[in-house]
Amino acid sequence: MKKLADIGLIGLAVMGENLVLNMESKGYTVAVFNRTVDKVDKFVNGRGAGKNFIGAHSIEELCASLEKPRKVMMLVKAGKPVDDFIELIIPHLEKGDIIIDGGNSHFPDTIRRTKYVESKGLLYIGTGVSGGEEGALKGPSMMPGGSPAAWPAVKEIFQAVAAKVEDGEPCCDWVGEDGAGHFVKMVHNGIEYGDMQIICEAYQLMKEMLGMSADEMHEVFKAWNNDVLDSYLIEITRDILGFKDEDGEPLVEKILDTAGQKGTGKWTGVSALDLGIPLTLIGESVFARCLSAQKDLRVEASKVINGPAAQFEGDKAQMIDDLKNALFGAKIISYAQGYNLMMEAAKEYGWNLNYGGIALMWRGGCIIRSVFLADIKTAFDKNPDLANLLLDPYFKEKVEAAQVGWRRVCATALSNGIPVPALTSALCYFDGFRSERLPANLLQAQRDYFGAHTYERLDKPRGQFFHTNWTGRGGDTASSTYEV
Ligand code: NBP
Repeated sequence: MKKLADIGLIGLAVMGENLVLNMESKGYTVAVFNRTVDKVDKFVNGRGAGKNFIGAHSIEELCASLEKPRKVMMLVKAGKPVDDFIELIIPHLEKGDIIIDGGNSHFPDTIRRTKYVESKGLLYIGTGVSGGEEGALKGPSMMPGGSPAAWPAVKEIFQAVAAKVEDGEPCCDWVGEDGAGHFVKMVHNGIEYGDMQIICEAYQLMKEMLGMSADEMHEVFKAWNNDVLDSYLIEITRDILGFKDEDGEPLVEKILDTAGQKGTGKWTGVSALDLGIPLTLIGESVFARCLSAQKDLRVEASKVINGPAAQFEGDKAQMIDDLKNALFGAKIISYAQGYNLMMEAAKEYGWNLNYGGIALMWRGGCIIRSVFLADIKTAFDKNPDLANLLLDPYFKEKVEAAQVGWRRVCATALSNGIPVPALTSALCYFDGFRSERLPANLLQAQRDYFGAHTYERLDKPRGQFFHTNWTGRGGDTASSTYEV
C-alpha cells in the first residue's frame, strides 16, 4: 500500500463507505475519517479489510496522510456539519489543497463556502453525487462545481469512479463555478420528484379507474420500460409492483400513503419562484407530497366530501397507451422547465453551463437516468443556444404526437375525480407556452385598476407604460414599474 493516500474522505455513512470502496476498486488509496471515530476502525477492519485504506483518527492525521495537492472530501449530513468540518480542516491544509463537499448541500451555501475557502488560499468543490448507495459503490453520476482550478486535480479520480454510458463516456464533467454543481444536482432531484409523481399518477389511474391489479400494472411497466419511457424509475416501479409481501399480496398496497421529503424538491421550487421560471410540474410534485402527508385530514374529508365515483367505460388498452403518451409528454415538459431553470440560474449567477454535458451526466448512474436523456444531449449538441426544449424539432414533434392521448388521460381523470396535478399542470404549461396570447392583458388592467400599476399597449412600442383612471375617481398618478 502507498504511504500517502490519493484522497481523503470524511463521513463513513452509506454514501461515504460505498464511494471510497468504489475509489479503492479503481486503484486509489483512500484515507478515511468519521466524526464518531470508532466507525473508522470498524470500516477499515470490516468492509475495507485488506484494501488500500488508511484509517485516520483525527482530522490532523487525515490531512497528514494525503498526497499534495491534498484532496479532502466530505460526505456528511448537509448544513452545519459541513461548515464545522471546513473550519476543522482548513488549519491542516496549505495553498492549492482542495476541500470537496459531496453531500446534498444547498447551492447558496456552496457559493458562500467556495468564496470563503478560496479566501484562505485553498480550492473548493461542491459536487452533486447521485445514484444512492448502489450508485456510490458501482458508479454514481457526479456533478462537480466550485473553484475551476481544482478540477484538473480531481478529474481523473472523479471520472474513474463515475458511471459510464454505453460508449464509455463518464457521467461526470465540470459543471461550472462555485454553486453550479450543487444547483444542477438540485434540479436533478427536482426532476426526480416530477418523474416519480407522474408515475404515481399513472399508477393511481390504472388502479382506481381501470381497476387493474398490481400484477397487471407490473406487466404494463415492463412493456413501458422497453419503449420511450425506458428509465430507472419505470424499471423500479415495475419491480415494486411485482414484489409480494410474506402473505403473497403486493407489498406496495400495504404501505402508508404519506410521502416524505428531504428538501431538495422544495429548494428547486423555491429557486424557480425566485428566478421567475414556471416550473409547474416539479412544483405540483412537491405539493402532492405535502397533500399526501395530510393523511388524517384527508381521511376525515373523504368521509364527508363527495365527488364522482371513478368508473371507466372506454377502451382499456387505448387508455393504457394514452397513459404512456401522457407520461412521455409530461416528462418532456418537466425537462423543458428544469432546463429553463438552469438557464436562468446561469444568467443570474454567472455560470457557463454546458446543457448537453449535463444531460450526459444524468444519463447513467443517477436516479433519473433514462434513454430519453440521450435525445436531450443531441438537442443541445445541435443547438447549444436552444431557448426551450419544446422548440427543438425532435421534441416538438414528440410532444405534439403525445398530446392527443395525454389530453384524453387528463380529461378522463378529472371527470372521474382522480387527482393528476403533475400531468395536468404540465399540459396547461404546454398550452400556455404555445399561446401567442394569454389573458394577462386583463390581469394588467386589473392591476392598473386597483393599484395604478400601469400597462403596456399592443399598439405602442414595448417599454412605454400607460395608466388609466378606470373609475373616474382615481388620480392620474401611476405606480413605479419595477419588477420583483
Ligand atoms: P447521512 O446524511 O446520514 O450523514 C452521516 C454522516 O454525517 C456521518 O458521517 C455522521 O457522523 C455525519 N454527521 C452527522 Br449525521 N451529524 C454531524 C455533525 N453534527 N457533525 C459532524 N458530522 C455529522 O449520510 P449519507 O446518507 O451517507 O449521506 C451523506 C451525504 O450525501 C448527505 O449530504 C446526503 O444528503 C448526501 N446524499 C445521500 C444519498 C443517499 O442515498 N443516502 C444520495 C445522494 C446524496 P457520525 O457517524 O458521527 O454520526
